[in-house]
Amino acid sequence: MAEATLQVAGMSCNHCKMSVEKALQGLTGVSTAVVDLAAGTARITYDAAEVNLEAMKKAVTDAGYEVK
Ligand SMILES: [Cu+2]
Repeated sequence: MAEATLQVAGMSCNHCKMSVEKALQGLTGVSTAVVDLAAGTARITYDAAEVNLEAMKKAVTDAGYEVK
């Protein structure tokens, strides 16, 4: 499993946290996605053979948030 941390802008409450986690976990190959609301980060463990950073960034963007 590979690990990545994305900086996500625009998350302000627990709903945002869940939206971003759900968007990431909906991707094939993403094992876990944990948002730290205070830090504005999403920590992801994933299978690099199935998903890449670009797809994860797109999922976050499509959910309405900005990846820095
Ligand atoms: Cu919110």
